[in-house]
Amino acid sequence: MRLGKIVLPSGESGLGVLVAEGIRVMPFPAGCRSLADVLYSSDPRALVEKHLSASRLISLAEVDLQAPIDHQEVWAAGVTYKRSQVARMEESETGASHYDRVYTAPRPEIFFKGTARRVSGPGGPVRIRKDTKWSVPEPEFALVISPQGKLVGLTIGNDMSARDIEGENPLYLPQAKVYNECCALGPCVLLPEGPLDRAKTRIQMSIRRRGVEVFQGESNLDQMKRSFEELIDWLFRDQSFPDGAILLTGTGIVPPNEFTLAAGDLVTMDVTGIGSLSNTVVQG
Ligand code: DO4
Ligand code: MG
Repeated sequence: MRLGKIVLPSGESGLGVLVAEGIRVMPFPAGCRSLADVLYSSDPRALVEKHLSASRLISLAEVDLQAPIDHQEVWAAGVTYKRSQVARMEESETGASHYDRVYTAPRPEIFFKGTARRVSGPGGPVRIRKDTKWSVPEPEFALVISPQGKLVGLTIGNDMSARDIEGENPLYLPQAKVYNECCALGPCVLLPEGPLDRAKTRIQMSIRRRGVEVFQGESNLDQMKRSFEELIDWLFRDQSFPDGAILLTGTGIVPPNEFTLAAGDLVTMDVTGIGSLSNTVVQG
């Protein structure tokens, strides 16, 4: 089941269930005031199914899908794929050995990525900082995690990154990663029915400039060195999340070093079973 956060004609947020024919829209079930309340309930699927008969089926084009986030903090793991380790070592003269070591160390790299205010939804903007000359999007599996540390769903995350700022000095990582519209999430939250088939769960990214594709890449979950459970365990060590958390799990797709995003680019990320997240790049 795929759940979206939508705006109802009344202007309030509501729930959408994405189906083959479109999207079933409804107010939040009684007792829930947000998508997070639904996701953190004891059985989200049963709760939504109980209310499906009262929903209205409309086309996806008619609905304003929002980023599937409420009050959660967004965190991110890094260097969880070989491709990211290699790219980071190339971009950083001084920090190369840090990336090398973190790829194999028991403790993963985990960093704060933002708050809901910094996150765009489907169709929204993602930003290039004014003080960077080398920026890329990073397509990542994003975990929706309950306050109890339970993985309740999956979405797509774009971890926008200023590679020159990070490469100049690893201590600049928070500035390379956290700024206005530095992240996009969506289009929905997949409630997994069981463990994902890692080899068959594909993530793809396409970047179009003035209608022409300038980058295309793909990876799959099998190429990730760490498990979701391991990353959640590290994130929750001596750290509580009363509103739950969203954890991006690292990128396995990095455009070639000569590539940088430009304002107006359209970045599209597709993940098996979840859908497609498209955002337009802005700067200034
Ligand atoms: O240390 C750099 C960040 C790594 C990252 O964001 C990734 O691998 O996805
Ligand atoms: Mg990343």
